[in-house]
Amino acid sequence: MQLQRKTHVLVLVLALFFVCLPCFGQWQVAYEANTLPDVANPAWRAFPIGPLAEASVSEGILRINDTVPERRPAYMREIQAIPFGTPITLEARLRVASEGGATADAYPVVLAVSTNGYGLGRAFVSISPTALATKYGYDAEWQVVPFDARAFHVYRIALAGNGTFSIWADGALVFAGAATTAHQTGIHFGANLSEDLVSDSYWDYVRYSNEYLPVPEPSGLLALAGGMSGLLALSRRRRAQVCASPGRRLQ
Ligand SMILES: [Ca+2]
Repeated sequence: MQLQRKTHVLVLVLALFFVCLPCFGQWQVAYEANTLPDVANPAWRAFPIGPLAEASVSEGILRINDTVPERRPAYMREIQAIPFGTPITLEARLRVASEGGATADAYPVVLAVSTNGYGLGRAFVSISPTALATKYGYDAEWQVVPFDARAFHVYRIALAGNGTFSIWADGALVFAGAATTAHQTGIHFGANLSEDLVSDSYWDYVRYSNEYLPVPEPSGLLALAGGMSGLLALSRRRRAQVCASPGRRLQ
């Protein structure tokens, strides 16, 4: 009886371990919007430098209410710090409630990764309330997908070491192709720095990893076939259900 109880405890501890491990291990940096990004640990650099009048935090949601076309409030990390050819995955849960000042092909909010230099090392998704957009390679043309971004969605950008990237919205593939020309920043979220627009956006979290983490992740069957590494992948998938669905009140 005593042995059975110990076995139950051991199984419970192991189960908790596998469910919770990826909560700590998958992302190198996880901003959870419990404070402003520039005072979070680790801290993000505000752009323009200094506290952003446009930013506020309430109940675990960061709001960036950009009301001045000429200002482009955003947050950055890893500025010029990601070597060219480095894989990186960036994920955020957000919604874009409104935009203004838009001309054709203008997207006020962006989520972006850029490796060092001016090669093809940038992957980004630009977001308006009704569309997602990106660019491939040296192509100046926007790739645009109609999308209701006014509701909260999870966006993931995975940039591979070979300079190709994929972008998913709620686990569905939206874009895949060659990375475009890199800019000076590393990880960047908030206002689109090349557009004089206004917008009102709400951010639940922003996380990134120096691994290439595509979705969907391995199925349960594949995980069983894959032994321990598969189990870790499965627990990571469970983590997405356990940890990435905070069930917070929508703004
Ligand atoms: Ca602006």
